[in-house]
Amino acid sequence: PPLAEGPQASFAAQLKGWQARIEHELSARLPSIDVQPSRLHEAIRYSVLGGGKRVRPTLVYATGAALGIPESNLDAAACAVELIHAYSLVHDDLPAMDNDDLRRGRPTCHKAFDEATAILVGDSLQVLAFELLASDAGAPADPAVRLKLVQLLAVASGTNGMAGGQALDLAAIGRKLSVADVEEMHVRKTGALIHAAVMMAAACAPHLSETIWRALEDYARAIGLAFQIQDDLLDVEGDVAVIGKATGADRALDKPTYPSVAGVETSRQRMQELHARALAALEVSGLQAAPLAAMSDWLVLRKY
Ligand code: GRG
Repeated sequence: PPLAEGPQASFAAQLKGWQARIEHELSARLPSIDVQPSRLHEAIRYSVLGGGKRVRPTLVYATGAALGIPESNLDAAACAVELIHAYSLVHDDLPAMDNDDLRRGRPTCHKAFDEATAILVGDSLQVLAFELLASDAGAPADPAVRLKLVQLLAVASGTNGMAGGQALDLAAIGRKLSVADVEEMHVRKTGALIHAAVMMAAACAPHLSETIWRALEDYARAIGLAFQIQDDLLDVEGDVAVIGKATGADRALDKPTYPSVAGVETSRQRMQELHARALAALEVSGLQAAPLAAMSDWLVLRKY
């Protein structure tokens, strides 16, 4: 059917709605530039707003849709996970890490402002994420649920998750890794936060069965790794299109990626296998699979 009438069109509209919602919810929770220190607040707003696919918060809303949770109960979790992501990008771009000049087609935070400000932006965003989970009105009222949200996001952000994955990534520069090593790095660096996005929404559902919780864990693990493999593959295609990346990311060029270790064809197969595994995990009763299946199509196959 023409795109405007098929299920893809309705998902695309739903996705746009979630992206607009998160933009608004984030903006409302970020400090105002009319309040001191206004330069830090300006840098915070610059780094969070106006760009990005909003993958992690849309996953929070999509999981909520699969479980019948009102969006107004998910806003704090959706904002918190995006704030952690935004902080990680600001710090990752610093000269001590990837040394990037451009992010989302604009100067990186430390280029538009300065390095000290970029460090403080990351620090501020990270703690704001946890402040929202503790005290924002857009989270379930039950303190036990809030505590679970804090725990899920903290574990995903720490040494067993994103920060640990980043350390493995930095340690791998110029070294040869096995496919298993690259998977471990990807699972922590990118997969952990994607996993947290899904499981934080699940934690907001009252009386969720163990079976659905496990199914969502399987789904989230599969798409987290598949998303990063796809990102690596898109990078290879980008590098072929633009010989030599003129982004200033000198260190990134030496980093092992899934295709550089496993080859492009094996990477594509692994990604498809993970996509199929994600869809299979959704076949459990009590879960409305459609929004999450469409999310995997978007994130992994980049269909939308
Ligand atoms: C600094 C503790 C610390 C961690 C940094 C996330 C990360 C770890 C580094 C960013 C560099 C990178 C390419 C990471 C892989 C994850 C990834 C694909 C990030 C980009 O995420 P998207 O595609 O970005 O969701 P947008 O711009 O759409 O938000």
